[in-house]
Amino acid sequence: MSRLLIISNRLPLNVERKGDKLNFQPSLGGLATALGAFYKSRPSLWIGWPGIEQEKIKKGEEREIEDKLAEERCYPVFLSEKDVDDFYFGFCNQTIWPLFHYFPHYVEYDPVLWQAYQRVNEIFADAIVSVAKEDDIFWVQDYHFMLLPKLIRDRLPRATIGFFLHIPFPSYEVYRLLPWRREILEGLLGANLLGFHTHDYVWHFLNSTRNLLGYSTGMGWITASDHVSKADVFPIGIGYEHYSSIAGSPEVDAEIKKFREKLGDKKVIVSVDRLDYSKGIPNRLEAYGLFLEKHPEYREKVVFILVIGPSRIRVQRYAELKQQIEEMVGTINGRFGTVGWTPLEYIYNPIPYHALLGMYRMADVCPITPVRDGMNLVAKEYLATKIDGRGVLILSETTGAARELGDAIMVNPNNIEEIAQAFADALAMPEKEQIERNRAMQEIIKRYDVSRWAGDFIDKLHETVKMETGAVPEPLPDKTRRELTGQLQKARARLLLLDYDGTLVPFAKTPEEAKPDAELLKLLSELNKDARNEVVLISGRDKNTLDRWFGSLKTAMVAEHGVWMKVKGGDWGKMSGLSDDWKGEARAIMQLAVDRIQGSLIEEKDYSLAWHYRRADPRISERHIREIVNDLLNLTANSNLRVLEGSKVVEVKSANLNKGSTAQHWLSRQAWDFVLAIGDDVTDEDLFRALPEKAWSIKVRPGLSAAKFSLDSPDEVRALLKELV
Ligand code: GDG
Repeated sequence: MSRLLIISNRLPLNVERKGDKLNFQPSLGGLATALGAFYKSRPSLWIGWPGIEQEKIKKGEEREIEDKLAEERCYPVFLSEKDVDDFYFGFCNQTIWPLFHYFPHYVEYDPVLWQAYQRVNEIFADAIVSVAKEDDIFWVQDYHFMLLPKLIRDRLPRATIGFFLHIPFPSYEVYRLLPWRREILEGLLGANLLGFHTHDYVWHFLNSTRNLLGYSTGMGWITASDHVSKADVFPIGIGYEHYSSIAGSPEVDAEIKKFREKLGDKKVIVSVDRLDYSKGIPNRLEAYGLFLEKHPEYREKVVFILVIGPSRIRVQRYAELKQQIEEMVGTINGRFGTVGWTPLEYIYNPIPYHALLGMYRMADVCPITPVRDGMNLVAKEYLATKIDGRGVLILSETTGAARELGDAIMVNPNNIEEIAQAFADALAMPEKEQIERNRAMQEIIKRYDVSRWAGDFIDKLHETVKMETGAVPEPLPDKTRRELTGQLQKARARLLLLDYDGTLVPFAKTPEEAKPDAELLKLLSELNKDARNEVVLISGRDKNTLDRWFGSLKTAMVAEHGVWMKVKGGDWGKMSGLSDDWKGEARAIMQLAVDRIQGSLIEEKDYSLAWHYRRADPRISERHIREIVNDLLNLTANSNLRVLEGSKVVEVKSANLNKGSTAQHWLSRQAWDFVLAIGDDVTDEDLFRALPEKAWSIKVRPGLSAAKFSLDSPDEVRALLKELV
């Protein structure tokens, strides 16, 4: 089994200075807990920052830290105070975090912080390479290291690299605000596989990639110029069995007993968050106040324990938030409290594990109200501790967890009245209903627990790499070339399916300039003369152009990607059931593009419209092109039309018109004992995929393809065809 290298900002073990000594403590927080058991179950190494700045480490202590961490299969990357400030507290938590959680007004756009982000990602890349061995698998975690996949790829081109984002990926309109948006996407795309918590995040990521980098995306695959990556959904889970078994342990029983001695039989509401503005804590408190106001019958009968884990307090926004929360707690307690009853118990301290589980198990209600949250593990942990099934989860619809936990009471985190009402509904919910809802949700989180999450990700990563390797055809080797010509010589019925533009002739500035030269016409004519050969020119062009160029050869042809076909020596016949009543609207969009982008033009065929921009100023922004493609995609959504992007051309046409169905038509005309297809762009991929197993297929120019082999240029294609003559 190959070794897994996990890379995250923090290690599962955290180093602190206690006077003269170093203190090693397990890290709090979702990731360490989540991946802890998984990484120990296989050969692995965890690489991260140990939590202490270089300036605080004395001579000789670096070694001590390394040795101690090595026992836990961890490897530290040391950072200076400035790096920690500008990278972690700076770019990570004052730029990426607020932007990705839809707080654009909190974002710092500071080039100095961006430089620190680049620098620390480079430091990590170098450290990783220094310990990496051949066959290692790299799994980069989270928003701190979005440049790292590419930096590792630059150093180790054949590496297997996965990336997982634990926070939301925001919608394109928000993401595009970032000045360094392209660099970050390119950085991420160094990974073979990119994981997200929900389909929305994947969709947002693909949308941004298309719009900002112009890469094509389909079925989650992103095709860049020289490689592909896959984006997919892996909703993180928790160690369900672990939580539910510890929740029933005597240690947790003892914790609950202690709490009950203080709380009596009051109804208990518990919430647990890291201090963060994304967690919607002020909204929750406001709603609790409103609930107490509207439902005096619950006064003195309910206690809300608000647990907040200290976090990022060095960032001004967090310090301000803490102050705001504390003021609100004071106001609510002052307004509603009585002698002997504090409506809100506020704890700003990490809670020991057994006490935390005791609180969860004891809580009648757990309100989770983030304004944004990638997933939210507390919701799942709360449910896992509900051994007897009782308790009510209130969950904000803007958490990733809401996608899985549909039986919670769902709230809009900005609707204070709704949250207040949810408190009342939760406290009044019949036990039978609580149990039914919780059992259903428990099934979900039990099935997809954290080891399944990590295991699935790694399996998918291997699968992705395998598919990618199979997806780049090898250049046609000499030996295979001889085999191909040998087979052709022996065959009596030979089908040659040849794409035209980019395959038999190089691209020209205008469609008209790409007309065939004398050499090509001679070559095709010679091929066509042999009665055993059926040469089919397959083109997206209109039939009149093809007739003008090749009419005298009497060769078989397919025009407009399959609208028109003619057999050797025959006449044009049309595919049935096509309509062109959509053209007006598509033409209007393309006309707008022609008006805006000088040198671009519309080509109109009977059943398709194509917008060419090869002749446009090469500096036209990719963004303009993306906007036009998006408009066409919106127009054709849920219709029987397809938008196809070729090389500097965007075409709209009927979905059942493609080279795949054309190929099938020719293949079924008779039994062939030799089939060869050659093509160069995306439209030819349908053709390659439609071929029988034994057929020969060649993609022109290197790149991803369903073809078996590749050739470099139209010149090479002609050389091969000459050999076939
Ligand atoms: C990020 C994403 C995503 C908290 N206080 C105490 C304590 N905790 C533990 C909880 C839970 C974890 O910390 C918090 O996890 P969350 O998922 O709620 O939130 P983030 O830290 O923001 O995590 C988030 C997650 O990554 C995983 O992908 O779900 O959306 O923002 O495990 O139990 N644990 C103890 N005492 C505390 O006081 N023992």
